[in-house]
Amino acid sequence: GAGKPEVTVVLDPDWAAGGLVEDVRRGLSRHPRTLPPKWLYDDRGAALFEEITRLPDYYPFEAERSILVSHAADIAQASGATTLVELGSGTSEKTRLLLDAFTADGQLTRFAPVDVAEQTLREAAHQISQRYPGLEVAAVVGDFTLHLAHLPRGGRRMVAFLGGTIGNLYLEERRAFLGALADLLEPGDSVLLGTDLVKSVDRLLAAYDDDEGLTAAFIGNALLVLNRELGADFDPEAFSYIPFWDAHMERMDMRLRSEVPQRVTLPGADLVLDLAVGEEIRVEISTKFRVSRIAGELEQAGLEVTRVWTDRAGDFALTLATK
Ligand code: AVJ
Repeated sequence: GAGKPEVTVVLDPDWAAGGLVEDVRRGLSRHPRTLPPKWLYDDRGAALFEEITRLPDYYPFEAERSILVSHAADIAQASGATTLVELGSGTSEKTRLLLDAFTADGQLTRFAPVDVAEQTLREAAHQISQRYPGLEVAAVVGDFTLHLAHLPRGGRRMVAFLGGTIGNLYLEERRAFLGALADLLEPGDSVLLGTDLVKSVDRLLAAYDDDEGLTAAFIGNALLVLNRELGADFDPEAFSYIPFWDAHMERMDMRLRSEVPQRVTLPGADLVLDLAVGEEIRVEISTKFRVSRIAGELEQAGLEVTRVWTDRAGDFALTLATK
């Protein structure tokens, strides 16, 4: 307690050591060429995403916040948790709504935010320690797809995974992730999962193709990350941003299209890429869910859905599932 967070670093200090080379070699040599979205979140990417959340057309941010404003107290009560773990916590901005509710009657003793962005995490952990003086803050600098084993043990835990980030994972990755998470929970522990819901194509396209070009810059940042981390020579100007709704998979699919025939070299991955005009690289997917599908995937992982909250418009859901 006493206003001093504990920070455990389990991430390799070399950011790209977490598998970037393997991801790039595997993803860029298959069709459609694919880059995993987790590499979008360097400091610039995180800053661009934060700007996106302030766009009026990017509805998920406010939709999730409104659910937390209305239901944080119910969530605290329904989970009965004494430890709150947050995966991909970032600045933990919206989490403060949960922390207020969980600390209101002294229920919560510990908060454990987990994120790859060390500086952001340290600052957030420090601020939270100051604001909730009785709370033990145990931050973990780690990748939630790799380091679940480092989550704190003991007490009754609720693991929050907010923002709709799970929608970035492919079905098999979601299955592996939810299965690993469920395996590590004890009976009585729970998961609070934020998911964006299926809605009209117009609204989805507006949310993922803004006029200011912020989303295009965020997706294009993937190329700058590869230039920096792998010494690649991508020319971002030679690509255009192509978002579309994949109705079959019920997901947004965000790609970069090569506007000229070009050869790109990626020395750090020992890779040479010849791209034809019109050839595309998929950089991110953002899956949209139906409540029944979320429940099915959680139950398949061995968790029991106990509550589902949505915003008034039905745009976004928070699902509580218990081990
Ligand atoms: C941070 C993964 C929830 O999928 O909506 C926003 C990322 N990509 N605009 C999302 C994103 C383009 C965002 N998540």
